[in-house]
Amino acid sequence: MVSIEKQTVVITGASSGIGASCAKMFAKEGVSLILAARRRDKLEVVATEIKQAYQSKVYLLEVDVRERGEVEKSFASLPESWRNIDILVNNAGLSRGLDKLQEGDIQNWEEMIDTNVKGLLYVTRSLLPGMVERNQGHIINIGSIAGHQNYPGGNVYCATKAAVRALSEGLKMDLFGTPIRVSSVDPGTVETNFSNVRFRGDTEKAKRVYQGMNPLTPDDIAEIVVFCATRPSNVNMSEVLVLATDQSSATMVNRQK
Ligand code: NDP
Ligand code: 8X3
Repeated sequence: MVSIEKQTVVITGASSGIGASCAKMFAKEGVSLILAARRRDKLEVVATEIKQAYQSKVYLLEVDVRERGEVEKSFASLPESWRNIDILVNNAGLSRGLDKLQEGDIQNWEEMIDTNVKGLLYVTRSLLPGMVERNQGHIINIGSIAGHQNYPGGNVYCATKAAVRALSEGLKMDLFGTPIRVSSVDPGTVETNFSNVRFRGDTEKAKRVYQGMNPLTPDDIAEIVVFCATRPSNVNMSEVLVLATDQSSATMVNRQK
């Protein structure tokens, strides 16, 4: 394990779930953290916990990754001492609905594409030139099993995660010959607020996603993200597909009745 102490790490979607767990796990490694999301109050809760436990330096960015101008301005106006980003975790993302495409809500499609694909691109475009200039950096994209396998009703969400996978591959080619690494961490079912967001607060429906199975936890994923970030410089964890033991594919989940 290589030390990343004192490095600066940006995590998008750090107000909840996998992103919030990543923030805590990275804080343990002694990094400075830039935590980004739309809900400042939730970011503040994560930041307070981290500062108390690890005395970490934390900078909060209230930003909607779908808004290109907002993303550019947020990163361009970082104080000088926060500008040299070493690690970017592109985690902000969401699903909306689980409808057949022929019945799909187009607004849901826009939201998923704008967040999961365009948002990731805007953030990466803002931070990658600095990494290239400094000849140092690591981008870790949170993909999904949904980028490898479709499932009924997953249509547009799966397409966005397939796009994330393609972007990780493409980025590795564009960075060929540089020491900058690109990793894709692609989880299966993780119990977070994800399903609540997908089903717009229908908690009963959301609970059923995890019922009778033992899902992954956000900490399971955060540990893997930090593992990727702490490999020696000759090692790039290119793609990690991580599933709950109870999950064999996007559609095969072992549930106890
Ligand atoms: P959560 O709903 O718990 O967290 C999603 C995070 O994304 C929140 O912090 C949210 O913050 C942020 N976010 C959403 N939209 C935006 C936006 N427009 N601008 C900025 N931040 C935004 O879900 P997860 O932790 O599960 O999801 C994290 C990532 O993991 C997503 O990319 C998801 O697709 C992926 N994933 C999840 C799996 C699962 O089973 N849970 C499995 C595989 C991948 P805020 O609302 O404050 O803006
Ligand atoms: C989240 C996991 O299977 O609900 O990406 O798409 S899944």
